[in-house]
Amino acid sequence: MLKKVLIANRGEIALRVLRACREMGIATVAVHSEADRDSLHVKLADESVCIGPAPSPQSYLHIPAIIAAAEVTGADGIHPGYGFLAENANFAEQVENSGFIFIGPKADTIRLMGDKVSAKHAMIAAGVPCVPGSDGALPDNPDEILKIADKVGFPVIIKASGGGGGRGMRVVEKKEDLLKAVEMTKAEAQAAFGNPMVYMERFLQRPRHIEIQVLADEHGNAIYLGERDCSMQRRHQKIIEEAPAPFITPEEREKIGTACTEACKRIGYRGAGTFEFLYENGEFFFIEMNTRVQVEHPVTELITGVDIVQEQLRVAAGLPLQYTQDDIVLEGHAFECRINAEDPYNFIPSPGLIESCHLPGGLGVRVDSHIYQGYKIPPNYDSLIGKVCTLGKDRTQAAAKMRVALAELAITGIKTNTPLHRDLFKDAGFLEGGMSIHYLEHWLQERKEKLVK
Ligand code: MV4
Repeated sequence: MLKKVLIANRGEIALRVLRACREMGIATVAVHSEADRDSLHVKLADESVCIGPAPSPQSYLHIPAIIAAAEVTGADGIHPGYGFLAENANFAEQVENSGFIFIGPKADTIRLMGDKVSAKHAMIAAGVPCVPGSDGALPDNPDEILKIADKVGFPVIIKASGGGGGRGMRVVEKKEDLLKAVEMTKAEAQAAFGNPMVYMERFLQRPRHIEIQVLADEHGNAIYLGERDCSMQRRHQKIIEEAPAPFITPEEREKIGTACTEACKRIGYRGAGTFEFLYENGEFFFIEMNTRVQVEHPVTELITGVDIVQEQLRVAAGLPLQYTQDDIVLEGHAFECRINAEDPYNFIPSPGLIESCHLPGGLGVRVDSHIYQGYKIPPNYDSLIGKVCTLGKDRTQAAAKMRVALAELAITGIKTNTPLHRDLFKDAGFLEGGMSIHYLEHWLQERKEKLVK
């Protein structure tokens, strides 16, 4: 087993990794910026190292400082969490070249999935269903581009191979606009990612966002832990996630889950991963793969009982997974509300001093948060300050538990999006389940219009 793990992250995920390590008897090293001296992950870790000033390029993204911190503390593994360096293949490579274990997939796998054209190629080869579109990158020849679009059918979406997560894409409704849109997306992709490569897909108009959680080890084993529905989002920021996804049948789940685990075996995947799909009219279409632990992993943990971070640590140490597919039984229904330090309706960040804070609890309630009374949220990072999750025997009970938990949650001194969550858990449309990725944005728009009247 690993003996000492350096956690190359901050906030709630640093605590999440720390707790997993501690349960397994692994010592922990926190790294932090000058702005995070008073953070809970620093207070709770066995050791801590300041790696630089507040701006993340000089601290949480500064690879030499993180590797130096691992060297001086004698850590043997580095857990990247999510965000920051978690999907940076060069970081994974440098970690391993410096003699440490990177708690994640091989650098080559991160690179393969980071490039969306190569990721899609790998998935098509592995038999994972993908959105119909161009066979790889678009050619330069305008006539060929037009021909591909005619075959795919309008509307189409042009996506940058170096993009992902909603960056570098453009929808094209009609033929006349296509070539201009391709040129613009290419220019933007070159500027943003240093890679002008773009590809084309049929644009799905009202899909749901459903993702499959997988775990794989270095002994050829791979399992899926069911799916999550992450359709409740605004501007590519998820705000509520749930597992399982409403109205997905056991047969659908097994079919898509098996396709994902077969793909894992084929590409030699290692650790925790997520296959992102768009789901429309009963069909799954792969869009991207995340090669890290995700913010929303707790809903999967709640319905499966599997500690995803502990499995990451086991796999990184070269051990086999503790579970086979037959061990994985989905039980109940889970929700996660992301609590952000921001205005609930205009989404302007609201950092500052937490004057008081009461976090909910009780049977079936899980709170992952690094905040405490007297903690000052720095303005330099993401606005996520915690996650409130509930597990019920079914979706209705999980929602009832969430209403109670949200009613109890009381944070003063800063604004949070808790009022938005309270409204949504009273919304009939959301409570029915199965909303598309556009539901929340339409709901917010309607709310605004009602306020004007
Ligand atoms: C799409 C799509 C419709 N059709 N691809 C946005 C994020 C990136 N991961 C892929 N995205 C989309 N790709 C096709 N062919 C619609 C989106 C999309 C979206 C996807 C998931 C979650 C939220 C979204 C919000 C807007 C657009």
